[in-house]
Amino acid sequence: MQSMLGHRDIAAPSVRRVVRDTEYSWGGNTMMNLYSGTTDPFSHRCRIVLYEKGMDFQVIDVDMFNKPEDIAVINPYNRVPVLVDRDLILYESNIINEYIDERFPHPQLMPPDPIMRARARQLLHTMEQELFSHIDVLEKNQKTAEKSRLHVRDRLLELAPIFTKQKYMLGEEFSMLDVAIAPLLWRLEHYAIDLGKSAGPLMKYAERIFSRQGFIDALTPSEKVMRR
Ligand SMILES: N[C@@H](CCC(=O)N[C@@H](CS)C(=O)NCC(=O)O)C(=O)O
Repeated sequence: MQSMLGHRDIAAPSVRRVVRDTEYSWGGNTMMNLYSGTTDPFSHRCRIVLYEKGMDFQVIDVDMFNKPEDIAVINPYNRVPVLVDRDLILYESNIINEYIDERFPHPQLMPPDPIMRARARQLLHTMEQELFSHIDVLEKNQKTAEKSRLHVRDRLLELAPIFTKQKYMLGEEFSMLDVAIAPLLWRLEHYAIDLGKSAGPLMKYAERIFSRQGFIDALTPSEKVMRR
């Protein structure tokens, strides 16, 4: 199948740093800084894009169980992820990811064509509504968690047959859609979502994403132990 996403050119990174015992310095340097929850699926998305791009950046680990008050200073919604790039402060994982994708175009993760790009954005929106709107309930294992598990399971099973025909969500090339769904696929066991045998093609697709170097590098130690 013809590539929709164009040429990919993976440059070797020179600087990548993860700040763990955090000394927070808001935008104090010229590198992109991502304030990222060590177990947060939304932050996970942004880490994947940063590592796929292979440029210089700094990931600042935020402990979700002991969140510093300063996050509220840079994000009025007091959530991670937050990206600080000199004077620019961004929140919302998909907005951050589109910015990184435009700032560092190789490999391009959003389709180059405006119609395909609009479709991709529409699909990203649907993914938020149908899948990621349940993350909070699943993370906190709230009373309605079982209902959320079943809803997410059913939506994912609807997707499964696509992957008998294509490698990735938009066709043959890895894209922003794959980035967006990957943290959920990684956490299925962690959230006690059992897809059963009919999810074979979907799980093969998931393994294809999990074996990418960018995906592996983006995992935090806490995420590595989420899957056996
Ligand atoms: N729609 C947002 C969701 C971000 C979000 O919900 N982050 C959660 C972590 S899962 C958070 O920081 N919650 C605040 C808290 O737990 O104190 C995005 O895509 O970035």
